[in-house]
Amino acid sequence: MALLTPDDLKNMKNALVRNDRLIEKLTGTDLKTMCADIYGTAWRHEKIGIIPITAGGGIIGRFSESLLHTIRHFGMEGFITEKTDVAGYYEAVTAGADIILMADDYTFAAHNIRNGKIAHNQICTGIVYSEVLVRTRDEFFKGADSGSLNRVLAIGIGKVGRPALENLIARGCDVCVYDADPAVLDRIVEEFDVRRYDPEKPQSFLKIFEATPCADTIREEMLIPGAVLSTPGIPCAIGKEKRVKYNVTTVQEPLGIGTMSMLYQVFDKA
Ligand code: NAI
Ligand code: 2YC
Ligand code: MG
Repeated sequence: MALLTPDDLKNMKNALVRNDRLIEKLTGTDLKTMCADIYGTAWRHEKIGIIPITAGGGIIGRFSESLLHTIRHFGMEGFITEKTDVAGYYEAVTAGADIILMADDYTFAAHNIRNGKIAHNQICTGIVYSEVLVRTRDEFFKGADSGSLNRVLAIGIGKVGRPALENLIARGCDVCVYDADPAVLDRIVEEFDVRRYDPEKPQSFLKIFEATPCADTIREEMLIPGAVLSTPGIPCAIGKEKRVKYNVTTVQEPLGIGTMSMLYQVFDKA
């Protein structure tokens, strides 16, 4: 289980602002508007309680604070409970929280205690980052051949990558998949109408999704100049040199984007 570290979160405030602007430049809508549209829901000033959880590896420095910053950055009302775990849960509910955010080492969940909806971070992260690619406007890829606009390379088909793949297919994309684990790849091409990326017969893409815990997973031959890479993967899938050389636009942020996707999944229908 790839866990965040305090170091992963130290620049998240700037990353959140930068990536929100980038999403608007690519898709024409900012993150909140895009999330509301994905789930058909609306924010109605629900109060959000964040509960630090000591299970497993314990509290991760900056984790709760990063969630609170995300909520407040988007104008929402939230608080971090004084107490942790069950005592924190009791505190949040009695303080009037409508939505609970909490994470152990296995699941980061958003639970709306009013309507019963519950969201899973890895699923919602896969959905929102893949939607950025689906919703990137064709005119962003000035002069690219139209045949490439619907083709997406998806790398890392795990707990985040699989929901992303399902969303890309549901949205009509022509998806090529790659995963370092041959068993994963065999299962995926068996189950879905997708092609396996063959490093021996390289293909290049304008749209790439990546969700692996490895750095530098994007090979040069995968990139068409001007490509968009949408990657929740930590560490970043592409180094600065390749990013500059191929003029790659990269959407990558450690926690906030996925959290906004979770909250919009559990809000009430618009
Ligand atoms: P996972 O372990 O379920 O899936 C990772 C997949 O990538 C596996 O199928 C694995 O075989 C494959 N893989 C590993 N190294 C590879 C490589 N070098 N090339 C190609 N495939 C490779 O992990 P999960 O939960 O899907 O998370 C993936 C990444 O996303 C992790 O780095 C995690 O920290 C990050 N993450 C980021 C979030 C965010 O908001 N930015 C939220 C949730 C997860
Ligand atoms: O501080 C706390 O409350 C900790 N119990 C939080 C643990 C989060 C563990 N999960 C992760 O680091 C990753 C995140 C990217 C979100 C999903 N898994
Ligand atoms: Mg994120």
